[in-house]
Amino acid sequence: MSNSKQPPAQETDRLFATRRNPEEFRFDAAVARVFPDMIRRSVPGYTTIIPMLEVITGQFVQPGTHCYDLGCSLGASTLAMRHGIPFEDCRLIGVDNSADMIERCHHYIALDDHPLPVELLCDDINDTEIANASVTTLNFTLQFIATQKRLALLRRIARGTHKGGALILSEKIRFESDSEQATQTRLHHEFKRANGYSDLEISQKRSALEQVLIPETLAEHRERLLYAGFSEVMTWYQCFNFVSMLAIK
Ligand code: GEK
Repeated sequence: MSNSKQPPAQETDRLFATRRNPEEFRFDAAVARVFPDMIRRSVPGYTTIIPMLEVITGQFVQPGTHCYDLGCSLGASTLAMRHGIPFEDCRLIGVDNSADMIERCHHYIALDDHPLPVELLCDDINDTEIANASVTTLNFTLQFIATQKRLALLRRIARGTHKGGALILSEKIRFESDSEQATQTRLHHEFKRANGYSDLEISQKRSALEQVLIPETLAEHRERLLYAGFSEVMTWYQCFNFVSMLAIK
């Protein structure tokens, strides 16, 4: 590992700029290198959602509990949560199953000067133990979990969360109406174009994600969160086909 006080070199995302053979999207070293640029230019609302994770965490965190960031990538969501936790006796745990992400994440955590320690685990979130939790974040991660495994994961989070605790769930969604689906998708693609992505980049990335990022409707998310054991579910943010929900135990 290189000097942790040096920021990791960041690159502009050009991964899909030249014609390439169709293959599934993977969170590998090449993606980790461009990730901050990629997610900011690809996910409408990401730069608004991140600072709000601090605000929401601050409202639901309970002393002496655990906070989890599941699918933490380079730690943007983890660091926002960290700054929202005012209690020294809390534990903050970031989990990602991409070793390339976790390796770089350590550097970003080290550059931040907040005193609360951050524990990073390279693990499949389907296997991570969730216990004594007050706030858990799934910031654009559940969409990458096989649909048949999503309920079990949400159940484990709900079971491991204290009453009054919360899950923040951000997702790309799909719409029941074909016409709304088409309009919101067009608006998302226009957002990407406005951020400098070409038509080739947009269409190649779309094909690469097709089998790995499975969006569901807001109604499907709501019903499953309630069924999993949360007592209240609300949408606190939406920009085009990207939403963030708050599920309270
Ligand atoms: C942020 N939250 O910057 N177990 C663990 N990690 C997983 C799994 C799994 N089964 N599946 C996918 N991941 C971050 C952004 S990115 C969102 C989260 C995006 C991880 C994967 O390796 C990746 O780092 C992360 O989930 C999703 O706020 O790229 O759109």
